[in-house]
Amino acid sequence: MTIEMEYVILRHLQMELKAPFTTSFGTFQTKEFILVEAVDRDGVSGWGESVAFSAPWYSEETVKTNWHMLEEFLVPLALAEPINHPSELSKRFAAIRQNHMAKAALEGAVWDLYAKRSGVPLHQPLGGMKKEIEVGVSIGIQPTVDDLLRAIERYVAQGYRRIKVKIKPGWDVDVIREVRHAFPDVPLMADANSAYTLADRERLKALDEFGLMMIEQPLAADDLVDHARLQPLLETPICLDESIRSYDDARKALDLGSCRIINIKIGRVGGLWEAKRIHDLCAECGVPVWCGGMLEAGVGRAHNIAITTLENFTLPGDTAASSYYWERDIIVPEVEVHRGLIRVPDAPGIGYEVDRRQVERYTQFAKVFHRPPTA
Ligand code: OSB
Ligand code: MG
Repeated sequence: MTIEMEYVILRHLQMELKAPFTTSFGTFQTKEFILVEAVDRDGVSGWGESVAFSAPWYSEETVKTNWHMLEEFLVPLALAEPINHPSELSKRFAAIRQNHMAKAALEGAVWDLYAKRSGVPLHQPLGGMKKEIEVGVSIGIQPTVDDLLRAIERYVAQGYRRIKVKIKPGWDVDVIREVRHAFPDVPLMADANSAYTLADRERLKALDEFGLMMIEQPLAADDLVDHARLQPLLETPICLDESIRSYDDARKALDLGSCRIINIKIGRVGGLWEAKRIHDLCAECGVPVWCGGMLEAGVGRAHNIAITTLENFTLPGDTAASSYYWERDIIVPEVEVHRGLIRVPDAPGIGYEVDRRQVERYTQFAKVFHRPPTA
């Protein structure tokens, strides 16, 4: 089935989070992002969402660098000639180094279009079989430990399957001790977003006594070597997030022993196809994976749900309900979570309707790119 795109629309959206979200690298209150709509010659639309943030805190990409890469390089490449399968795009984009979130946003729109044209839900061509997926929540750094305990109580009561707590130096061992004391049995993990170095090994080792499922990205965002030194010192499995940007990074991390679990984010690794390749590699190596989050709106959430249906996504992901972050999401229905489970939609494509009225409401500016007459 050939995809013949007629035009691509890039929209710049801005949405307010319900509450500020704080990590070791900064606080989010407003989410700015690019929504990609790829429209074919019959007027069918596919949707993708860029997960790049306003500032280069998590990685070097930003909303503006993504817009630049999409406008100048990626959208023209995608429109230059018809596409036989969305996996071709990784090859077409290979001449452009990195910029994975920009690539993933456009590839995601083409995947949705491809699945809609094929009349199947997006998880099917990816090879996902699960009918429902397990999810947890990621809780940002709070003003006080009491605030954190109250938040955890609320999400445990809602049935979320695991609690992830953000940590940083000064908000770590003592906080986790109190959480463990209040919730002795809750599946718990901590995410440091690169806030430590090997010099903090004793501090990180002190977390071993709390039976965490894993500690996510303790060391530098671009590191595999120091993590490989740290992992044998800890009983707690290390999970890598920022450090895994490709299949080859995953292969090297597993070879070095830098981690025992991988957080897969579609945007960080450059798209659904690369995410699937990393999943398959980890499955072969007996390494569990889970789907991370980037405070996505509905379109990004829908893509996360589709990839999480693959069988080796055995640990609960960060794809919480739309209402966890948003007063009103841009999809209908919104993503709902019951007893920590999301029912995987089976309508064609991403399986949720994009609510154009809401998209309009949140859009600050947009630009349309037409295919060249020769394509
Ligand atoms: O490290 O997983 C992360 C949010 C922003 C940037 C990085 C991360 C996060 C989260 C929240 O932990 C994930 C989510 O709920 O979308
Ligand atoms: Mg993380």
